[in-house]
Amino acid sequence: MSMFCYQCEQTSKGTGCEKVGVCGKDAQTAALQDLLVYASKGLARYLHRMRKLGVTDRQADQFVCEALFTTITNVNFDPQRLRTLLIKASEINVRLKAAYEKAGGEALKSFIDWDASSSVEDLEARGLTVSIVKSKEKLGDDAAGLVELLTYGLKGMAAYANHAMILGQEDDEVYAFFSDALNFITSDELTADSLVAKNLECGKVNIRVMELLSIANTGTYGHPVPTQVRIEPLKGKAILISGHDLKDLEELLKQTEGKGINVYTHGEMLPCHGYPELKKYSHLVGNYGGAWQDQKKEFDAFPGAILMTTNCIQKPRDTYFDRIFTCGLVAWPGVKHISDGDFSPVIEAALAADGFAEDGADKTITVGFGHNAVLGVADKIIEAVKSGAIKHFFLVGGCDGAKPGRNYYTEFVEATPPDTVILTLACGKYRFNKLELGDIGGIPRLLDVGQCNDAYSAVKIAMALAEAFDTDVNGLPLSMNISWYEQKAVCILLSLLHLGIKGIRLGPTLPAFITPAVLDVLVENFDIKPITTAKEDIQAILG
Ligand code: SF4
Ligand code: SF3
Repeated sequence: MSMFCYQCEQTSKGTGCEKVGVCGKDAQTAALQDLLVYASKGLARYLHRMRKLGVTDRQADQFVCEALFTTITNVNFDPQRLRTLLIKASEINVRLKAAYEKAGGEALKSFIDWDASSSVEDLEARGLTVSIVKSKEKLGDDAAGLVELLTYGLKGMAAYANHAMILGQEDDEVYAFFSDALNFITSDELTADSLVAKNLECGKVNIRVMELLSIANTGTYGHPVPTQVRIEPLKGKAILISGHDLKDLEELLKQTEGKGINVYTHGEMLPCHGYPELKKYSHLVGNYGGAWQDQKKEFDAFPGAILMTTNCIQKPRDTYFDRIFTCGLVAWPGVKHISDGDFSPVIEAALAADGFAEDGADKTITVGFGHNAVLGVADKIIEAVKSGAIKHFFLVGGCDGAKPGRNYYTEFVEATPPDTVILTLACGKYRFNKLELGDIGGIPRLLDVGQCNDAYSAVKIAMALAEAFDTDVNGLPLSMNISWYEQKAVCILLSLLHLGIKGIRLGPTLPAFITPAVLDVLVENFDIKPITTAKEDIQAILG
């Protein structure tokens, strides 16, 4: 076994990637990512103890989030970039150690024993000593799985915290929890109960992080409003922007203004069309393609430049290697990385490419049903429920992925009765967001709440409906059918469990790191169910 990773849904054979990742992550990158997670724990040990002594280090807190986000599936595949982060971790470690000791902290053995002289190979060898295999040997599969559940929850939460931080929203309590939880994982006295409790606490803190991100996005770009988005190209030069980072999109729109280039959203950037301060740019012309797993074919066919702001990047084909760019924490070896916010190379590549030769058909879909828009018509929705026009709500959302079994989500939505409403979010929506589902008395049957980053909106909508009907979320005619792929879905699941939401359907397959014993606990306490077939599940839900 040259590596072991089971953090995402497409893990090899449903058990773990052992030679090379199904995602394209090689053994060296895997070892470096494991070491970066270990480094985060090492920094957290100081940060956690420093806080108790009244000392904080905001830059180190931010770095821990960046480090964790970097190790999310389909973010960073570049050993050199990972080395840079590991060296930065070692420098921060020196600073934290000094600050901790100056504040009177007791002697603490540092986890980080490498420095700027360490090569990628040195670091890779060090990474192999801290792999999940070691954790499984030490703790057993059940506890190791719960540690990974927490670690992946923290990775997902780190992504949200990083996005919020970029737009100026931070909360020291959140950073304190990152240090607390990462430090907790390094303790020698982990029990199943304490691990379950810490996982639920992660879910609780994640709600605060998602709230921060919501405040960051809506405070900067306004509340999304229902907006029709063109899904066919327009004649002319073109840039495609993918990922989740709104600020990168804004910067790109500013820098391309007046340059005769049309900007298209891809994947999780689709909901950006609903934000007033982004949709005001007339050259943000539409959405192109589907979810991340179709990118090779779609980027190949896209006659312009492509910018990846966050996950999910796949190994680029030679046909578009020269016209794809990364920024932020995303990296692929050899792909040009924009680190200074100057997108001129992207613009030049777009101008050098052919662009679209002609306009496509006039086809649109509608986005922009965040909590503000949906709750703005709450009276209408409540009335429709009371009159029986709306019988049930489904939240069908989460990640998309490559497995054929994910057609289930298309079939599920197709099979929902016409007197039901579907709330959706994240890239899993591409399985059904081009279906004609109609409306109920003017309320569209499919309401696109936004990105996976907007899960807070869905929670707010559910809570407001519960309040209006004087019940809790479990008492609503609402069923959740969540598709997962990477670790942001893990922290959202932990948040839903923290809120006490029961009966969630999870698919297309259950996480490999959830052992049968842990699954029993989840089923017993939260009634989590694996998906079956679309027909059977709808029947089970609606009776
Ligand atoms: Fe395998 Fe997923 Fe890990 Fe990639 S991220 S190595 S596909 S488990
Ligand atoms: Fe999708 Fe990668 Fe998870 Fe943001 S873009 S939801 S998988």
